[in-house]
Amino acid sequence: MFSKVLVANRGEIAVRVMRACEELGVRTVAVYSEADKHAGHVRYADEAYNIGPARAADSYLDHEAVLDAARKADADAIHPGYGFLAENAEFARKVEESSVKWIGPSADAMERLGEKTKARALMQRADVPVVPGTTEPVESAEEVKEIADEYGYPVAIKAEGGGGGRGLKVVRSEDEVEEQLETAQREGEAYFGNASVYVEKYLEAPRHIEVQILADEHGNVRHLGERDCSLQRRHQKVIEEAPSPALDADLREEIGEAARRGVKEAGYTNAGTVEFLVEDGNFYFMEVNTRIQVEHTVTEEVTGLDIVKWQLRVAAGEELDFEQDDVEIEGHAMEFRINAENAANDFAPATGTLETYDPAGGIGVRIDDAVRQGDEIGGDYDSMIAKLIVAASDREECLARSERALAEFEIEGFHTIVPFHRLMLTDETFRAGEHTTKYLDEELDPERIERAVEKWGTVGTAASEEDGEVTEREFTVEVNGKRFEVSLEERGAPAIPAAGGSGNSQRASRPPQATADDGGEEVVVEGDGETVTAEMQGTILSVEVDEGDEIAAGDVLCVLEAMKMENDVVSERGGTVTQVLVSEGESVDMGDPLVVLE
Ligand code: MV4
Repeated sequence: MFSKVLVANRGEIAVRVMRACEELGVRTVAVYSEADKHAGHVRYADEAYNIGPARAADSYLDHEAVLDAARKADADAIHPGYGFLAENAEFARKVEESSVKWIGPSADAMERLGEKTKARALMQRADVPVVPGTTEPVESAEEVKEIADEYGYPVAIKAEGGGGGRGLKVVRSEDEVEEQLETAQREGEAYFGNASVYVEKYLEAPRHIEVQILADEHGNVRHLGERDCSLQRRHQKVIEEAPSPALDADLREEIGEAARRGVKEAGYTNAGTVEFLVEDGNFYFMEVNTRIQVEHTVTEEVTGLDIVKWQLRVAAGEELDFEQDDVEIEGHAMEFRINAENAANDFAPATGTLETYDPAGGIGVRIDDAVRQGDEIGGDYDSMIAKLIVAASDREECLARSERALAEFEIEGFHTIVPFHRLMLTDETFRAGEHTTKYLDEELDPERIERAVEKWGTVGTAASEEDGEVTEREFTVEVNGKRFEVSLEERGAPAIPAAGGSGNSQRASRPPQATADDGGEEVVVEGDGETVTAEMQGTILSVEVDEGDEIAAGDVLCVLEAMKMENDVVSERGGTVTQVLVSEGESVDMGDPLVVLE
């Protein structure tokens, strides 16, 4: 096994990878951009290197900076996470040619699967069904029309380098061919630097089913069952689950075995995902994702396997220690991406301070995140701040547990898509598992999303909404002769002017009386017009002001030790210090003047 791994990524996936390292006794190295100085993955790692000049998002893409950090740290392997460098064959090759091991498929395997027509031809050789269409690029409108005549309209024109819906054009009739062909070529060139396109029969309402693969360097390939990622919005997955509610046992077995054959043919190693479209009981290969994916978690939950740990072991040359028959799918799992977005405003990204962050917990709940309360969510990177993964014994229980967990999840400070998830859990089509890839974009009524955000959305914090902090007071009461100690909380109330009373500090609404705080933190002394006096007998530990100082309301004047507690003596008002009447070490009595203000 490696002794030190550099994780070339940020956010929850970087922490996810480091957690696997930790369990394997491997030391971890983070890299970070200027914008991420205090980010969760930096806090988690054993050591961290700043690779980040001005443009934050670009830092993580800087091949040389990442390799330099690996050399400086003396790391023996690099894990790319997902996004950024994960599917970059050129970077993988640079790592392979260095003294550092690449934790992922070989650059060659990535290239064999990266170009869509090559991948389609490879899958056909492995007897994996592909969508009817071409395995050679097409150049002219005439070719497109010939193919469309053979399979019937609609057909899809797809860019060779395509993915995520970019460079995908649907042609519904012959007169659209020229225009859509040109658009697909233009988009392919613009997005992927490759104007080459090919043609497929277009499926109207397929489901998106993907199979998780693990392959070692000794020829063993296992599939870990499928995930259903049909619930997508503009090609962005929002909820994923395993197993798929749309497959029966036979189709599940067939699709899993097809995925195995496909990656075996490609000489693929490490973790990967084979994506399929499924319609009317048929499945068709779409593409291979040559990385760990966001939604790998649901597969981990239903198989009990740690996929990231296996990525590390396989890259270190270890052999998979289980047979295909040992892989059992148990129960059901769903993943909810917790994105900082306002679902009611076209899922616009939201930014702000994470004022409250209190994730769900309890049985069957897993949270993968890299944030904590108080963090700034800046909008420099993608909007996913956490993932909630829920596991249960079956889909029904998983739905109920997910409703419970999403209701528990408290996030304040900006919009998240939690209200959208809660809506989905009440949605008949989703609950029935009947949604296709078109459901969110074409069928769900947007007004229902607006109502869900009104109902379940929380943006501000309790404090800002309710104007005032909590004052807690303790009383001894007797009820029918029985003694009770009670503690009462009041929101926005003035603190109590009695020594020994309990209360949170409350400068903003403090009355002009002297106030003691048994929290041991501060004693606020009345200005009494000009003179600040000691609230209680004690010793001056330090004097924080000098004569002539300009001070503001709330500034600490001196620290008074009384009853074994250090109490800040805070000024009630601003002004100029005209006299300091005490010095460090001096004993004072209650009522003694401390400082005079003007
Ligand atoms: C398709 C298709 C229907 N028929 N190909 C969209 C992303 C790209 N990687 C492949 N995509 C599709 N290819 C044929 N021949 C429908 C889609 C598609 C889709 C696929 C998966 C998940 C969501 C989707 C949303 C719209 C379209």
